[in-house]
Amino acid sequence: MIPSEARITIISGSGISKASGIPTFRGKDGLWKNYDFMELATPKAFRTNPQLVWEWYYWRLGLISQTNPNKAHLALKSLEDAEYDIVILTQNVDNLHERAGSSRVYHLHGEIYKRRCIQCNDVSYWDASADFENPIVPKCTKCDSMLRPSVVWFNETLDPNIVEKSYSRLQETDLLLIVGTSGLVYPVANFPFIAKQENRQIEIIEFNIESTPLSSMANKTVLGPVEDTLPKFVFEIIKDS
Ligand code: BJW
Ligand code: ZN
Repeated sequence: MIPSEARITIISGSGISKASGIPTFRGKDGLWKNYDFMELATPKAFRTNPQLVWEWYYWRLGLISQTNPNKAHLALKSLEDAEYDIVILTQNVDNLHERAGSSRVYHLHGEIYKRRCIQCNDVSYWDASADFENPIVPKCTKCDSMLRPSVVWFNETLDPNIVEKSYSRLQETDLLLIVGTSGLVYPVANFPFIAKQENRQIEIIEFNIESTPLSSMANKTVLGPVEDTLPKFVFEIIKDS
C-alpha cells in the first residue's frame, strides 16, 4: 500500500519508449549495434563531421515524430491524475512523457526537439512542419553559426541545475521507480546509490526485462516489458489508495 501523500520519483530510460517504436541504445536491437557512438554522440564527432551527426539526428527526429506514448508513459500520467506527487527524471531525449501528459519531467540528457547555437547558445525548437527528410546542418537565425542538437553527449557535463534539482528530489522521495534503463551510463547510474545513501527510508523498485547493475540495490526488480508491468503496478497503487 502506497499512501496518497507518497512522493514518487521515476528514473526512466530508453526501455520505456521501446514499445512506442523507438530503439534502445544497447542490446541486440539497440542503436549502437549499427552505429558507432564515437562517431555520433560525442563533441569530437560533431566537430569532425557535423553533417553526419545531423543526418543521424534527422533520422531519429523523423522516427520519434511518428511515435506515440505507450501504456507505460500513460500509467505514469495516471498516477499524477490520482494526485500522487510525481517527478520523472528521464534520460530520454524524446518527448513521450510530456505527450502522455506528465507535467514534471526533468530531461537529464537534453531534448531532441531542441537545437542550440554553438556560438551564442541560443536555443530554438524544431517545429511540427520541419522536413526531417532533408538533413542540412541548421544555422542560427541570430549569428549564422551552426546549431547542434541540444542533447548531452559522452564527455559532456549534464546541466548542473537539472542535476541539483534531481538530487534534491531524490532526498525527499519515498518511492523510486527505475524504469527501462541499463544503469550503465553515468552520472545517472549513480543516482539510486546516492538516493539510498542520503535517504535511508527510500524504497526502490526496478522495472526491466532483465536484471541490471542497479538490481542489487533495488528492494525489488519487476521483470517483464514495462508497458505491461508498469500499468499493473500503477493500477494496484491506485486501487488501494
Ligand atoms: C526494457 C524494455 C521494455 C528494453 N521494458 N525494459 C563513471 C564511470 C565510468 C564512466 C563514466 C563515469 N562518469 C562519466 C563517465 C563517462 C560516460 C559514461 O557513463 N560512460 C559509460 C557508458 C561507461 N558519461 C558521460 O560522459 C556523461 N557525462 C559526464 O559524466 O560528465 C562528466 C564528465 C565529463 C568529461 C569526462 C568525464 C566525466 C554524459 C553521458 C551522456 C549520455 N548520452 C546518451 C546520448 C544522449 C543523446 C541522444 O539520445 O542522442 O544518452 S548515450 C545513451 O545512453 C543515451 C541514454 O540516455 C543513455 C542511457 O541509456 P538507457 O536509456 O539506459 O538505454 P540502454 O539501451 O542502455 O538500456 C535500455 C534498457 O531498457 C535495457 O536495460 C533493457 O533491458 C531495457 N528494456 N526494452 C522494460 N519493453
Ligand atoms: Zn547563434
